[in-house]
Amino acid sequence: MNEDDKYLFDLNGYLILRQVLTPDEVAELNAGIDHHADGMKAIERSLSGDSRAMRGTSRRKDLGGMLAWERPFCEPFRKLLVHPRVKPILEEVLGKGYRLDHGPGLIAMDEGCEGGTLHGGGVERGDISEAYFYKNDKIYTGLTVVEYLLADEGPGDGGVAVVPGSHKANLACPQSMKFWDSHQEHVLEVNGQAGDVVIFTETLTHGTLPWTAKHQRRAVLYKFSPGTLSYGSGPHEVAYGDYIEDMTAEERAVMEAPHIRRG
Ligand SMILES: O=C(O)CCC(=O)C(=O)O
Repeated sequence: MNEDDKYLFDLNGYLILRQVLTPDEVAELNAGIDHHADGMKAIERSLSGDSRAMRGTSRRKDLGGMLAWERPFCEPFRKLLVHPRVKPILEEVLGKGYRLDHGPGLIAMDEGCEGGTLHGGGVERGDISEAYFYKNDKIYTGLTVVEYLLADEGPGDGGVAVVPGSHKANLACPQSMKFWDSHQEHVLEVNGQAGDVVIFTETLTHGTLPWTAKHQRRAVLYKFSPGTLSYGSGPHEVAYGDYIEDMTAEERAVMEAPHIRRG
């Protein structure tokens, strides 16, 4: 992680890395999703709540379990646990020995899909597993999201959105802003192309804008924690099971339960 990226991550709470995946890699990941498309389910609970601006005509579809898929479909998803462009950044902000907390999970949205209300924000994240602070020349953050875009998210399409700098907010985000019903000019729609990666601290206020593009939105989210912390109930969901036995040693290390190991 170079000094500019470190500055920008601390300043804004997120980073965008361009062209991390080649078009072939994106196609391989999408092929795995297409092959398992029967498992893609519209979520039961609306994510737009009482928002007016985030309403839509359909709900987001989710799909998980990629790391346990049969070969070759699991392989490109496993590689993303330790991608050479992403790993050094996670080691900087989470520390060596960072671990997969939960995920990966696909977010798929079709044209007209509702948004998801903004959540997070410095003051609203009281627990150490979601904290963000800077001390002794070092970034400390809890749960951190790595979002691989598998479809373009262009201007006005909707999709992932953030409030830059809000990971350090001292006051709660107004409810109408979380609903995107007010102060829209302070909510940044993050744009990128398939193969780009968005990394953000979960402490940042973020959410999903309604999807307006003709093509299906696809983003795969990996949620990582420092090696000693757990946010989800779940190291056991990801850490045990036959499927990790044939991972590479580097991939398997990311699956371990939290403990005081250091890479
Ligand atoms: O739509 C997105 O990418 C944001 C997802 C989100 O809000 C979350 O994972 O907490």
